[in-house]
Amino acid sequence: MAVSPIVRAPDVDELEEIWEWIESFDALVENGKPGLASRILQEIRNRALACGVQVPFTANTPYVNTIHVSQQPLLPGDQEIERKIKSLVRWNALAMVVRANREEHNIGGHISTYGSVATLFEVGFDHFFRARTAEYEGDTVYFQGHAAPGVYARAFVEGRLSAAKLENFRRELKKGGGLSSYPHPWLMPDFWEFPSVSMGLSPIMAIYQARFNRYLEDRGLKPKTDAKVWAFLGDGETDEPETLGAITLASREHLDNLIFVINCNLQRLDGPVRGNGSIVQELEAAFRGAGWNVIKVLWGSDWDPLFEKDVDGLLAKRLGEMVDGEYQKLIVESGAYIREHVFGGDPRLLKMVEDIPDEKLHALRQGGHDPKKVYAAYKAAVDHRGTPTVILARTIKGYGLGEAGEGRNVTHQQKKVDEDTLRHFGERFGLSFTEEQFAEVPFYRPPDDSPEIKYLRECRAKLGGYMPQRKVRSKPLELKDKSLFDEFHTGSEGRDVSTTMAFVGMLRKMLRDPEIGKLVVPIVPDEARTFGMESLFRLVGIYSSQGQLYEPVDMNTLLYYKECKDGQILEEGITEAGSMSSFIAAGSAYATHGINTIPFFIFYSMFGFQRVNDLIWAAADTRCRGFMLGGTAGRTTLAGEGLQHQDGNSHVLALPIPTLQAYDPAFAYEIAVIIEDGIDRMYRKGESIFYYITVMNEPYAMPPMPEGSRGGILKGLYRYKPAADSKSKLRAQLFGSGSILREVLKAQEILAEKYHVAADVWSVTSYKALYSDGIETERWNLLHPSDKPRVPYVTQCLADAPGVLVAATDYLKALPNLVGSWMPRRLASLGTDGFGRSESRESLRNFFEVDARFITLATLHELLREGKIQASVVQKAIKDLEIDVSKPNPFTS
Ligand SMILES: Cc1ncc(C[n+]2csc(CCOP(=O)(O)OP(=O)(O)O)c2C)c(N)n1
Ligand SMILES: [Mg+2]
Repeated sequence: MAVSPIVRAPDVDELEEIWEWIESFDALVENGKPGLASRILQEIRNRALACGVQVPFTANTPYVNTIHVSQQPLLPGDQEIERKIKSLVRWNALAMVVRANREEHNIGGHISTYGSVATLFEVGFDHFFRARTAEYEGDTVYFQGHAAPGVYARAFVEGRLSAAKLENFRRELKKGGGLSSYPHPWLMPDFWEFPSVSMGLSPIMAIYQARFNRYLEDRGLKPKTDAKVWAFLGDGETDEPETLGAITLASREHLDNLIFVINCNLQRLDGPVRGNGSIVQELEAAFRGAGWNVIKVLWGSDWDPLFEKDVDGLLAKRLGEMVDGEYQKLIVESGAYIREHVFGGDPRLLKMVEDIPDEKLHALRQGGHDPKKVYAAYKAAVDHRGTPTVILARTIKGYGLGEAGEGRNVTHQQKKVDEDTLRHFGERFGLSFTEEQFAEVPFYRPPDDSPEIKYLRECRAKLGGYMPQRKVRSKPLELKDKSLFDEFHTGSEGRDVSTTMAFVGMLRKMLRDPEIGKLVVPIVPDEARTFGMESLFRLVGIYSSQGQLYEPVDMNTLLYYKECKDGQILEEGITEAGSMSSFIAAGSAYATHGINTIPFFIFYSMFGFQRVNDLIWAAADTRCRGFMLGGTAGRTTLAGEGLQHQDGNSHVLALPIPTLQAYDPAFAYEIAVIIEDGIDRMYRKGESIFYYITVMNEPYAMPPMPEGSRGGILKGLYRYKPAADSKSKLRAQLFGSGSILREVLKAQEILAEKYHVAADVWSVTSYKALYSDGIETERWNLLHPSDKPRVPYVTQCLADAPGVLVAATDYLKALPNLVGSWMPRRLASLGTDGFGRSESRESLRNFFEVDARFITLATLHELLREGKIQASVVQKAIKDLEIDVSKPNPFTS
């Protein structure tokens, strides 16, 4: 039986029947059986589907507030005083941006965003956001980044920031310091906790933060609490893939400790977010579809009486018909326009507003500007259990700027306002300044004993203190057992192992360690088997808040896929962005939670920096600690994969991140030394740095650690294997890193045997470390012309090293070239610039001209340049080494 859905308008009989059904439904609700009413709807829907009746799908609810006025809790506190405080904050935020731009033309700053989000922040500050205290974990708040002026202005009114600091908004280098443009823990480490201004990063970081908080609880590392993670986002920001990309994780993990508040002012920078559609409805469908609790806060209390009259849903229907472009127009138009445009199409709608004069019609508030509606939404979100909540709050961009800015497309970048606008703003928010004061735009804070300040302080005292505030709470980690890594110093005794295998061995050792074992957080985006980490599944388990609800197919094998509630591995699935967000949560737990968790995030190296570098930058800003491991790294160590996988870039992309220590080790003992020292620097000495270590999957015998090499490994360079015949006339210094070091060692042999060139071989564990040391030394010399010049480490190492200099790397030639100017003589660099091919290691190394043959050739060529050998020797070498001079240029092919 296939029945087609109704497509025409129902006739009178049908209407009557529809009403009968609705009345029956109403009766159920009125008799106090809403649960049954809901169940019946569900059953009827199932029945319809079973009968083949098409039920139109919609993930949307009507364009009205989710919380009906009848279910709205009373807003506690003194509303009048809260309004005054909010007005003060609004004024100071405006003053801060306007004054900064008067002082320094074009210094920037945003007025309009905070204008729209003020009530959303202030209700949080007055009633919800709990600070971290010695007894309580506290809430984590990601503030909408470019609404920072409002957060500073509040801290000023609270008495936490001085007027001088506000005066120097965006002038951080002024005497006495200033304030950073946006939330940056790096710049204001006592204030901001999380950076949130690169759009889309704070939502994904917030999701994984909420998940990490649960992980810490489930693993017994912190007590269970009802602390929340709040993330305030712009509606335009939701277009970033990271914003919505992880929302299903939040519902799947039942993260009812997570609340998104989306400031739906319907505008982004250039214009409307969805001029021809509805961003609120679009987001509602996306979040409901993903299993979130969605609360729409669209209309302020002034609208309640209108909805009261809207018994047949005409008003709700009309409001749902308009697109955002039309809504934006209503803001800049008159009350008469609103009457005609919104209500004019139907006499019944016009009747609803006949008693409301035009000015009032224009002033009907949006839900996001009404503290009562916002409070109701926050309360419902905080009390909600089982899923995360998103609050979609309608606001006006540039609220309070009147004709100069409200709802205008240019409002986002407005930084200067004229005196009329200032006066309008002041009057609108009840601030009584004189004419001259308005012109001056002074910062204003009532005295400490004023009712406003007293009230504000009481509110915050009840909630545990001021926010935002960042504090390092962890104690230094003292490793008692100094021998943890010793076994990796002795080499593999001829056994072929890759550096990845060696690292996994160290990870296993650390996980078992009674001191640091529980603090280790392995993070992997679906590549554990690639890196040979499957043995860890069984050893420490994969974290799952659900435990394991099924019997894994490989249950009877030794290394089965074990998910458990207290599992330690964060197996994130295929999301490098999500994994990086977990890394940030774990790497900043020393401050957020006072717990020294040590994340080890291992990933397919090409999908790290290349893909999520902005999150890595955010990790640095967050003062993150921990280890990132680029697996299958290097352009030629990964056989067969081709240009999308083979990474010759990451060490170059790691350069700009100031706190990142980047290493390209060749041998197990190098990795052991780097990790051991890293743990000491980050977790005992408390340095806010983090590490990037590349590991490879090419197996070879790991040598024992040469005596005295520790310092050099850490500084980035040490002589690994001196030439056998140091008396030779022809001398060279060869530099290699990662698995290309072995090609260099082979070249050392060829050069000695066939060409009588005695070459020393150096392992360059970190070009970045050498570069950092070089620029630091040069800077010191520049500023201290009368002192004895300091010598860069790389120059010191090579002071007595004779001969030509040749470096080979599995990354771009730019990497060795970084340090060439500090070498005593010209440096010739071989590297892997270019796209590459799907090929074997051997062929790739020939293709990129970085194998032992090319290193030999480059060395001979340098000796030719120095006049130490004849061209014929080099020419013959090309032939003997079977080098094809007509081969394609790897850089351009
Ligand atoms: C990744 C990224 N791209 C661009 C910007 C520049 N930017 C700053 S604010 C903004 C518009 C924001 O619109 P919306 O998210 O709707 O916030 P609103 O100001 O409207 O509240 C843009 C494009 C940025 N900060 N981050
Ligand atoms: Mg917006």
